[in-house]
Amino acid sequence: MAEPDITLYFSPFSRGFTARWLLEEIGVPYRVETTDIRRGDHKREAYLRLNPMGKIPALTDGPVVVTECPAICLYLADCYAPGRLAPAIEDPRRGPYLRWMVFSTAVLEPSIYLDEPQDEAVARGRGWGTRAAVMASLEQALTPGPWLLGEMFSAADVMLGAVLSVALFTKRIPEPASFLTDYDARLSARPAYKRAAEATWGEA
Ligand SMILES: N[C@@H](CCC(=O)N[C@@H](CS)C(=O)NCC(=O)O)C(=O)O
Repeated sequence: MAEPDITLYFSPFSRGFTARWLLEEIGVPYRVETTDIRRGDHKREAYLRLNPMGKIPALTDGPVVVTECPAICLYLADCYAPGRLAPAIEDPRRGPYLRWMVFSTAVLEPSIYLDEPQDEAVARGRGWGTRAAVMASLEQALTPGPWLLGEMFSAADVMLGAVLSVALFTKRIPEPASFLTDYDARLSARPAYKRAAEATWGEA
C-alpha cells in the first residue's frame, strides 16, 4: 500500500461526519477540503467531477476517488486499519461486517426517513422491510454487544452508528429502545466521535 495521500471533501452539518469520524479512529493523516453545502460548493463543476451526485462526502487518496459513505468506510478500513477496524477476508466476522455496512444506507436509512405504511404487503416490494423488522435485526446484532461484531469495534459501527446517532439526535426514531440509546452513548463517548462531531456541528 502506498503512503496515504488522503483528502476528505467535507461540509459542516453533513454526512461528512461519518468519514471524518473513521479517519479519526484510524489516525491516518488527511487533508480537509471544505466543500460547504450552505454555499453550494458541492454543486460546482470541480466537485461534480469527483461526485456527479453533488453529495458530500467524497474522498480521494492519490488517484483513487471514493464516494458514498459505506464505500469510503470500507476503503479506509481495508487500506489503513485491516484487522483492527475491518475483519480480514477469511475472518468469519467479515460476513456480518459487510452486511452492516450495506444495511446502514440501503436498509436502515430508508426505513427511518421514508414515511410509508408499515405493513408486510408494502414491505414485500421494498428493499428495506418494515421498521419493526429493521429494529429487531439490530437488537439481535447488538445483544449482548457492545458492538455490532461483539467485542470487536469496527468501521461498521462507525458507519451504521453515524446513521443511528443522527437519527436519534434529530428524533427521527420515536421512543427509541434502550439497546439503541445505550449503543449511541457508547459510540458518542469515543474521543474520535467527539472530534468529528465538533468539526461537523461545532458551529451550531
Ligand atoms: N448516499 C450518500 C448520501 C450523501 C448525502 O446525502 N449528503 C448530503 C449531506 S448530509 C448532501 O450532500 N446534501 C446536499 C445536496 O444533496 O444538495 C452517502 O452515503 O454518502
